[in-house]
Amino acid sequence: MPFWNKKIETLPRDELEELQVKRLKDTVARCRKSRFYRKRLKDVDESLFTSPMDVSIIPFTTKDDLRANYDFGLVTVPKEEIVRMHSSSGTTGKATVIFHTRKDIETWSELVARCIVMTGACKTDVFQNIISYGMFTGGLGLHYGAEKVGMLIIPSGVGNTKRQIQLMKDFNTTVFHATPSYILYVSDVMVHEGLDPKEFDLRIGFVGAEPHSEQTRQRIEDIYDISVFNSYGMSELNGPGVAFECEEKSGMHLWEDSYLLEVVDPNTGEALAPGEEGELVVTTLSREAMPLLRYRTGDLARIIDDGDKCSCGRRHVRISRIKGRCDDMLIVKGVNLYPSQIEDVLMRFPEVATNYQIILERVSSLDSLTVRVELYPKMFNGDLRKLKKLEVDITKSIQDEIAVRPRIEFLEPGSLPRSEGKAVRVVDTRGEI
Ligand code: DLL
Repeated sequence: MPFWNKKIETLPRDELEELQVKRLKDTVARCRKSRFYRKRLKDVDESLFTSPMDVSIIPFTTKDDLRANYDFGLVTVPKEEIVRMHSSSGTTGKATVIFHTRKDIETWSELVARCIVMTGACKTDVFQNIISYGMFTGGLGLHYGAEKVGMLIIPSGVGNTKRQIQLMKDFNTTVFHATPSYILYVSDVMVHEGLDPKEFDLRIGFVGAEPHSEQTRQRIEDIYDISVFNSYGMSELNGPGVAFECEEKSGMHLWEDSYLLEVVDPNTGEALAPGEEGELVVTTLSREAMPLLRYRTGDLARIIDDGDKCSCGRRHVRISRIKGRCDDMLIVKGVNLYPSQIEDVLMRFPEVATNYQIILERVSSLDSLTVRVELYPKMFNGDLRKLKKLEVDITKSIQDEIAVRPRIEFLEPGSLPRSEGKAVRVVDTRGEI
């Protein structure tokens, strides 16, 4: 089993918690240097902390707090110590900006290096980073980690799909990093160009930045004949490198020496028992420029509660696949559902191609749910009985999963819009007049 930092990755729980308490105290003390936290922490005495969960006496920090304190309101260091700024990819409201010192970049790169090595990728791999560089953290985050590991990096960024494929071929790429929706699109283009995705030298893929189902992971693994690993992070917590799957693929290890995790009820903020699904709340433990205390991520997941016994030997807690953001929840005919539930069903059908869209409309004052599904070309050979049967099967499976009956619309591949970054899966016109 390869490790980047075996000592810290396998630290026994009591030592890990001891380290967390120490770092939590340091972080709270550091936070007092920021305009925002100075006021917030008036009634907190961190010297009394004896357990990591003592964090719960501190108020939550929200995205709105970050927006209200734009630009430097949460920064704890003089401006000249800041070496990098990133921004969250949110499309609504004011951008949230994050700052890093040189040491922050170093710590982040170390965390990403652990993730990369944990999947079996190594120095001799050729790594194509097929994700946006710039203010988005996906590109530079993985880049710095991969450079630490010593991989040959092709910083190809996103887009220009034919060129991506050419680079993969010419330079024998063995590992890629991409959003799951974009790497599926790349495989469509390969097939369109008469190429077999299995015949490249690829062996490992890192996918993340958007919700995707287990079925989608398997789809990518089958199409490329590679091993695919889920990667979770967000700009406010550095970016990628917060949690990542190891070779066991039974949840993502969240690096607890740098992130203190709580799972709370998204409505009440109350702590949930281990194993219950709720909103992830994270405190950074090793950030200098802009530490965050009890940050409400808005992401829904659960802790995998099997006594932190991952057979890879790492003791850092594992979280489940992210179901979606709390605000991704759709209420259709009074039923709560997440787009990822529909994706999970669709990807079980081998006839279904790589793209789909969920349309919500109001028809005669009632909610109507349509799932537009691209099928592989072989399904359009005039056999209408086969298409009808598939429609019935998909409708029933989705209804069984979400308790709402959808209307299914079949489309040829390439009909639906493609995004090179995070996929936009839902079109909801119900609020429009
Ligand atoms: O998406 C950081 C990242 C880049 C992660 C590359 C992984 C790979 P933001 O743009 O700030 O940062 O978006 C963060 O994306 O709160 C989740 O809702 C979602 N997200 C990220 N990773 C996953 C994942 C980057 N593996 C937001 N599964 C987060 C599901 C994910 N959702």
